[in-house]
Amino acid sequence: MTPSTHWIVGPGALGRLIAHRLAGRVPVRLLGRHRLPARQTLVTPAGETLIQTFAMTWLDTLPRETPAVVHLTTKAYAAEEVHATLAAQLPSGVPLVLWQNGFACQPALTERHHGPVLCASTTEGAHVQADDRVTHAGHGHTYIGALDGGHTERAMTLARTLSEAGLPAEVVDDIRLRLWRKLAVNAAINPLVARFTIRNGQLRDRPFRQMVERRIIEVSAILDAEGVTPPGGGGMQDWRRLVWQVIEATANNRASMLQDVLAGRLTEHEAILAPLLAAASRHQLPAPCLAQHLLDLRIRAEKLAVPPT
Ligand code: KPL
Repeated sequence: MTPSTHWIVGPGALGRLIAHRLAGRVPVRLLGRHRLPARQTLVTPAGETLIQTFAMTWLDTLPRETPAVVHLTTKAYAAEEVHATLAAQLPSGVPLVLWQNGFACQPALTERHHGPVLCASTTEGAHVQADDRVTHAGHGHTYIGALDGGHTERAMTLARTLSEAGLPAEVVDDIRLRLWRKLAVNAAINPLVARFTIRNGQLRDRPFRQMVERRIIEVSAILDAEGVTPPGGGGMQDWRRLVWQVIEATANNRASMLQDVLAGRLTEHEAILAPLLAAASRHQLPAPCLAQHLLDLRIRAEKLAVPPT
């Protein structure tokens, strides 16, 4: 029998959003490290509630079925470890879709996974309200592609399935560029809002406006040296336009990094800031603001790792 089940590994906000949307069209199984209720609610952007019951599995004992595709929707910092647990039990050849922010696990897992690997870069906005409840805060768009440019048909099938399920998706042949653009926006916004505990829209006010501008200067110089162009193809002005557009469009939101800080979780600083700073050092470019954020977030992460006495 041809495998048909979509495994969604990492049932956080994005994972559960994808599960709710795909269910009814394809068989779906949620897999995670923590026990969650099988009966799950999604609050849609229109305020409606959608209640569905999912097959739930814990990662240490995978079911015997072979999935049609594995969507890895963990936080970026957990992706490689969770993949290692999966890979030890999965037959080779199962397609993997990486939904992580930043640009850290994507090249490593594209290399390591025994099967086709697609990357997804999405602007769908979702947050967890409870163990059994996720809010789809705002509609977005998803780009799908392979880092090595292959697997186009597989990507097209997936993009069609997601689009028909209400998550508009498009196949691109430059997913690396799309991932770096999202990383650039995240680097200019997320560490600042997490540091000052503010909503994205407050970045438009003094003194934050100037702080955003300084980060855009650092990010655009690094990406320019890396050959990563903003939409519009120009230089710093186009990066400025992109970052301020996102700030306007998400003015009411608490960015993911701020949500992580407020919830006492690790942040995705290694996936977002570390690749930028590695590129800065390759090109001998100064990036003091970004470097300070990375240092502060690493110190915070170390403190989180030490259990309180
Ligand atoms: O993607 C985001 C996030 O919250 O991580 C936005 C809203 C664009 C802020 O960087």
